[in-house]
Amino acid sequence: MRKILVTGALGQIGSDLVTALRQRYGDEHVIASDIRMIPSGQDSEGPFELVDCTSPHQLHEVVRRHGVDLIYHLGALLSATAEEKPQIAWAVNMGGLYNVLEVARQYDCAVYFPSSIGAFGPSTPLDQTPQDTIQRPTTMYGVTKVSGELLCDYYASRFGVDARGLRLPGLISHSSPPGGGTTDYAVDIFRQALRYQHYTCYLRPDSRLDMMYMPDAIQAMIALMEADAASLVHRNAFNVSAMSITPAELADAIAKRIDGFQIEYEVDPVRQSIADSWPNSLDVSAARAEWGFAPEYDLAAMCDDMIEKLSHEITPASR
Ligand code: AKB
Repeated sequence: MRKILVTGALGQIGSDLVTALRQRYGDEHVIASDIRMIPSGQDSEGPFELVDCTSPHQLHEVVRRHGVDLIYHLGALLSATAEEKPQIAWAVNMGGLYNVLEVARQYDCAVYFPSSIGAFGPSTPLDQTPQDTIQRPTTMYGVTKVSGELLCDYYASRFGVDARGLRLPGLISHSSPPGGGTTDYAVDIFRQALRYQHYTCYLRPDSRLDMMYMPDAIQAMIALMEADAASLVHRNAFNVSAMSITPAELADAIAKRIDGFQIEYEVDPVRQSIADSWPNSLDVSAARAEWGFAPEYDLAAMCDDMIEKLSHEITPASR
């Protein structure tokens, strides 16, 4: 049975991934870790460790002590925060990944690395962006994602580290909020719609981007790491997406489900220019062919489930 370490486990992806991995492999086989402690009042079902990925010593210690053989490395800054703090983004995103790959090399661990649609740039073909194409991102986040893809490939070919990964689109989740991303609007909009029947969006109505519902993303991360290595031609940085949508299209879908919902737009130039530099839609055929990527949720199914789940915790504000 695998022994799995998840870094950045308290983040948007980490909290759902740890739950899914524990259901699959058992609580004691999944070590959640983060740079901060679990908030008081919240319990961990299995082991939790305080780990700063920029500290090689802390990573070595946890991997050795628990006999880890697979690391899902999620600790990183997202695009908008990375653009605000580019020096810290380089140190955390690249320094953290380098330390994880080094410890993986020494302790023979497999590694999952989340790349992103941010690994593409304005000179990349915008529609049905191919798996193998031009990658000249213009953001620090994108620079760390392309460099991360290359570093994973290097560790795989030079040292035999089984480093795999996905180029994730914006992820939509009801269980934990994102923080510091360009695609965060697609989560915030649901919470604001249920509470206030109103949302002010920081992207233009026509900003088309790839998105995926969190259950599909979690399923994809686990399926990729369980896939037979012999069937993987690319192994790393697979394009994945389940829908290509604009804020206006998402707002229409929500308005059909929440009476009186209205959206307005106050564009944030920084996040808009990041979004403008990313593709409209990805070609996911390599992921489908090589390890059976098959997301279940389209826009309608995702909206139905988000609203159903969030309506248990969010009640409309009294007017
Ligand atoms: C972000 O907006 O930074 C992330 C991403 C698409 O990588 N959600």
